[in-house]
Amino acid sequence: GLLLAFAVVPAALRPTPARADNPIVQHVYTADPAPLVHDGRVYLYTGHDEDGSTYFTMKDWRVWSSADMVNWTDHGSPLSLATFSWASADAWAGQAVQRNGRFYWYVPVKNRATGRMAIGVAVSNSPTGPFRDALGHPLVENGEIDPTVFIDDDGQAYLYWGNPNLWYVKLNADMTSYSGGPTKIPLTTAGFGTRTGDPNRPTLYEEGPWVYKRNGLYYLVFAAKCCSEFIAYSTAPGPTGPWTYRGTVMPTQGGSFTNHPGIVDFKGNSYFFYHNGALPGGGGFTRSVAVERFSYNADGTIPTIGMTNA
Ligand code: FUB
Repeated sequence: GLLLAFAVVPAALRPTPARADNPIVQHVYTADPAPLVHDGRVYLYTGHDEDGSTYFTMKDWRVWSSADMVNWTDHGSPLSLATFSWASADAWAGQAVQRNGRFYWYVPVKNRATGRMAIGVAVSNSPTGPFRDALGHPLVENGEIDPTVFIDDDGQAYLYWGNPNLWYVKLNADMTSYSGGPTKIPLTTAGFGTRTGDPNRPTLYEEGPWVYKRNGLYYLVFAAKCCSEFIAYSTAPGPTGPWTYRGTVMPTQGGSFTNHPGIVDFKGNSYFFYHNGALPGGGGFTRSVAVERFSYNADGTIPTIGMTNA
């Protein structure tokens, strides 16, 4: 018989608890997952690929949440290109973080005035929005993409982003301004692995950084080697390096030429979020987010993780 297991449906239409098979969201295409644990729930911030896209056609972002990693609630689209009066296109990969009871969502979008990619920041009092443009202009602009934000134990926040380079800047406590200039992280092969065949890109680093700290070790997980991306990672003794390449997290798989990492611990387990082209009609521009539970190795290294239902 025909059995459609929708992992996410509007609560009012849900007769029984839905079971979350991968992909997590099965009624729209989603990409670039960024999980945030807050107050007993995982909030999952994603991009949204328009149906039938033949290039990145992305106009808004979506929010989902779960208390059990099985049943997911659809919080709609509290952030879109229209939120940023200065943005013209490309609602690409962002991340939301919480500080002092406010939620800051960093996203790359195209600046209409310059035609270049820039990083905007939206703010809300709730993890599900509504979000408003915090600044009315880009937070930072250098034509590069994919912001991730990490707040260290001493309260210092860092914004990392970039493709083809990898940048960081120290955010001020207000989370919407910074001190000092953007700094390039040296893309050494010791730090980010060796890529062959592209003299302009000697290391595996491509895009999609995701930075966090665990047991005193700093992790920088990233999408490696376009354009059949895999997920790799590096570690460092501090938030600004020096980084050491540690290998593959998720091999190339799943019918999307991009992949994009997001990692959290939640209720005693570790979860790796990613995307692929696994839904009907899916592919590189019609992607879907998915998640795998995993356990760190005893030495803090990340095991190699495969996709389910891909
Ligand atoms: O979704 C658009 C772009 O594709 C993202 O910014 C990259 O990380 C890649 O997933």
